[in-house]
Amino acid sequence: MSQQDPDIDLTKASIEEHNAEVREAMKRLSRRSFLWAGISALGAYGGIHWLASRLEDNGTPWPFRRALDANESLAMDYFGPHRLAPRFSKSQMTKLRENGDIGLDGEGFDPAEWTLTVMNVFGKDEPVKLTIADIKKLPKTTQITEMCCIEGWSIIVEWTGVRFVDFAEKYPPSPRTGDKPDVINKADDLVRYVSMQTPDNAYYVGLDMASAIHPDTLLCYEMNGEPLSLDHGAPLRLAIPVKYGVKNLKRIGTITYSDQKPADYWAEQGYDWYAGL
Ligand SMILES: Nc1nc2c(c(=O)[nH]1)N[C@H]1C(S)=C(S)[C@@H](COP(=O)(O)O)O[C@H]1N2
Ligand SMILES: [Mo]
Repeated sequence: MSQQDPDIDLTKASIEEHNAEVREAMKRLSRRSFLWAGISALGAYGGIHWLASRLEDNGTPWPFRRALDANESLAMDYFGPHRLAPRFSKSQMTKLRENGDIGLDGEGFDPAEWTLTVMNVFGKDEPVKLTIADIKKLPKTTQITEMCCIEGWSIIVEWTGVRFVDFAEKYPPSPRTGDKPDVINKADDLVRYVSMQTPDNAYYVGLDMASAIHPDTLLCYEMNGEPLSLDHGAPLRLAIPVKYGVKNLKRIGTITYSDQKPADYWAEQGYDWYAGL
């Protein structure tokens, strides 16, 4: 079911254009102070509210739904990875809320000793090991987006970190054809998936490559201007506003590029693997 959108345009020019759009929108936002809908095609009432109401229209039990194909195809159609997530103003930021602590067992975890393991980096025979200092050397990005939990609540957070696409340019996945990956200009040719796991492997998410390298997807080390706390996934977590909260993995231990659809903790419990908004 979860295929890459064939129409996705992730060339450098299109990403620059996205960014210019976001900057423009942020300016408008601070002037007029209302929600900018990157999904304006849907009208004024977007995001999770729209999706939730659609699901109710369909008579699908919410939030513990089992018939998920409707959601998956809706998500693919309307919230596919070629669309930017809605942006919010600082005044719309909410208090943080903690949810989900699978893989965050304090036992034996020392954030000062943490390293990130990246598997199947193009051209490397061995896993790449990175420190938080290595991550912080990459271009820093801040954005205010909504994280929507499948339980039916959401928070609006200012996230700071590095765009996954910038990370992937530096530590690239393999191409499917040809002999060199080109993350920006030939995204369609990359292996199809990325998986992320906590250091103890207790929580794990699978992502389609298009969503992983979507310009809104960040590897984060700050929330609301503060360093990540352990409960929120210090020292590094995922913020992926094109997906439900479940995919926003806290305490990333391993990132693996792969051409095989990765295992996913909540997909194994009956939620849709794609979990797109
Ligand atoms: N390691 C880990 N990451 C996780 C979870 C979890 O249980 N373990 N829960 C997910 C869910 S369901 C949500 S809604 C968000 C909540 O993130 P927060 O605690 O920062 O609000 O984290 C996601 N990431
Ligand atoms: Mo969640």
